[in-house]
Amino acid sequence: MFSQELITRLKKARSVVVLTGAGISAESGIPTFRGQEGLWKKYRAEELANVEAFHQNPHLVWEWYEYRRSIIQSKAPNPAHFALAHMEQYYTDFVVITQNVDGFHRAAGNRKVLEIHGNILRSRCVECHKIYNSKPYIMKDHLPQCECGGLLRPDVVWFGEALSEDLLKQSYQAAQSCEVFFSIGTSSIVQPAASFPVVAKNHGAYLVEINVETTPLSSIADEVLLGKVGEILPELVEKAELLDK
Ligand code: BV8
Ligand code: ZN
Repeated sequence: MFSQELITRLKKARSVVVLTGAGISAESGIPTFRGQEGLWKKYRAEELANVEAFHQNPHLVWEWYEYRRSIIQSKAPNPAHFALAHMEQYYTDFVVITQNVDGFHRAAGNRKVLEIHGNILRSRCVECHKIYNSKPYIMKDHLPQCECGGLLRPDVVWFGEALSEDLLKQSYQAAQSCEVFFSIGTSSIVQPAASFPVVAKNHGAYLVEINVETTPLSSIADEVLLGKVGEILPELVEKAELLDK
């Protein structure tokens, strides 16, 4: 399944970076965005995960996020997440850049996690930007409100919104200086996330893709491991003996 080249590089590497997408949480039972079982058949993520949709119909957008929150709160990280937690222990320099908003990487034990699209369990006031991690806010005609009276929104990055400058900088720095870069469970469509593996490759990293199908990134990857990440990653960690040093 994996080349000797990959095993050798992994054992020698000082710095490893992983970009994850919805595919790493699929085996936890969290629906992906663009797969067959697509998050919400009627709507595409791009139609709901944007500011206009929220202003036009905050109830519908909140309904979608509450629905996703309830799924996430009933599920748990899977062996793929735990394999990444092992890798963080093993390497001096290990970063997970995630497009996922489910918080499962931290729940599995990773500390250096860049949640570049935010976190669905947090809410933010559109007026004063106060962050709410749980439910002390007021509900007014079924919409969550800040104590200042402002409307709350999920604390995630919507289409057309800029990502945090600081997280972008950290992501590019990590991609530019790692020896091995994994792109796991992402359709490699959404920007700027899809550019991180390309930056890594251009800076000499060994680029590995793990996905159940090929993506636009596959043609430039040094190695494409086709299959379920919940099976591949734990096996790779074991084969390359990337368990705690
Ligand atoms: C920005 C958060 C600018 C909320 C999300 C044209 C060209 C290039 C770019 C653009 C363009 N038009 C518009 C853009 C920009 C746009 C974009 O990229 N659009 C795409 C659709 C073309 N990007 C943006 O708008 C970004 N912002 O550019 O701002 C700017 C700059 C300055 C000032 C102002 C503005 C913001 C992007 C972030 C959007 N927010 N989500 C939420 O989650 O609700 S994106 C959303 O898609 C999720 O975060 C998700 O993570 C992300 C990516 O999807 P994937 O994670 O890849 O999931 P997907 O379902 O697609 O794929 C799953 C994969 O897993 C599949 O490949 C499948 O095969 C695989 N898989 C399944 N099971 C398994 C598996 N693999 C392994 N094992 C398994 N078991
Ligand atoms: Zn407020």
